[in-house]
Amino acid sequence: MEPPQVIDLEETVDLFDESDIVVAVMGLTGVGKSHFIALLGASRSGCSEATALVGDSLSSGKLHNLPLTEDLYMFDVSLETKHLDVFVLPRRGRKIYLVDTPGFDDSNMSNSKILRMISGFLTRAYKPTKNVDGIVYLHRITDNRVGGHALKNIKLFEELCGSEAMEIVTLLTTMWDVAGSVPGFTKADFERHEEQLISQYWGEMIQKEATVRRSLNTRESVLSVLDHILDIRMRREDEESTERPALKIQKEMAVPGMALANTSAGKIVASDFESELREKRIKQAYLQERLTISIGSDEKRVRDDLEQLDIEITRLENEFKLLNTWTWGQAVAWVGGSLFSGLMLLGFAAAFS
Ligand SMILES: Nc1nc2c(ncn2[C@@H]2O[C@H](COP(=O)(O)OP(=O)(O)OP(=O)(O)O)[C@@H](O)[C@H]2O)c(=O)[nH]1
Ligand SMILES: [Mg+2]
Repeated sequence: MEPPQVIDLEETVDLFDESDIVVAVMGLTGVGKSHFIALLGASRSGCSEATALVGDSLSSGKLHNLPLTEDLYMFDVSLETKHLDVFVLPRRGRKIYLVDTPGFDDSNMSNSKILRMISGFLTRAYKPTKNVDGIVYLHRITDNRVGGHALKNIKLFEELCGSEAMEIVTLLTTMWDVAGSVPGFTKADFERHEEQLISQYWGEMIQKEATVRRSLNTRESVLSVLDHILDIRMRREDEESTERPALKIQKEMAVPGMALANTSAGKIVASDFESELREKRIKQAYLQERLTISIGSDEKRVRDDLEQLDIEITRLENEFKLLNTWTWGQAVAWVGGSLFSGLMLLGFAAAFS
């Protein structure tokens, strides 16, 4: 096999041909996105050392020993932070591109950065006859309680996709293989959790035709996810329909002047920012007050805390500003590549630095 190239995201999206299938893989951090892509066939035997960058999971997992029938190789997408990875898997005579996205986590700062990254990619992938064909959203079945953070992430995902695109969404639960082998986890517990996800948390997405699948940590179980996406795509082609459903964020970002912070998904991230900023400013005011009555070592401690807080507030403010100024225009500058100046592109890269 040809050694994989290192290319940038702009070129990567240009690589997608109209006949290619593009699948984005999303979910909270640590749910198994990179592992899922690796299970599909990534292997050091299929690519050079330099390109085996499928995340930490690869070095700790048992994936290297998987029997491979198809080649999957990977492009390292060189946005400055290198957070989006694109893989390609030939299947049923087509090329399936898998986009590994960074997982949202607890920090508002990185959620904003990740949303800019994902929306940038989706904006770029959105063309009249080309678009994302499938989105796989992963959830660990072992997380038997859907906490506030996970719940917010589900909402964010729903708002990113919108109800019209749910047909292309697969909700994939991972870690089913640990039932019985890890104390405290029985299959019955998992099944109860799955039922709860289906009836309660994923209910609306499923009503709008999202599909639910399980990863048994086997290649077969995850290949069925891709086959389902391929089936939908081929059915559409049989019907001679070239249109792909647009995701809500793609349509929203296409509205002239719309800032990412004002999109449905962006509003969720922005409102978290606002509350975090509010809390930090209250604490800042309190510490400033305390400084006026502090002496000696106490004064030094308060000063240090204030200094740290000022840094955090400035970082949050800058990130919040970026969310509010991130528009289609900026993304298109990134998209348009050759049509726009390199300066704009540098600006885009800087936005992720
Ligand atoms: N047993 C088992 N382990 C899994 C499964 N899915 C993921 N893992 C393990 O869970 C850990 C995290 O998986 P990753 O694929 O790195 O998670 P991720 O979603 O890519 O995480 P981020 O890149 O941080 O967003 C790794 O050690 C994987 O090997 C699964 O279905 N079964
Ligand atoms: Mg990963």
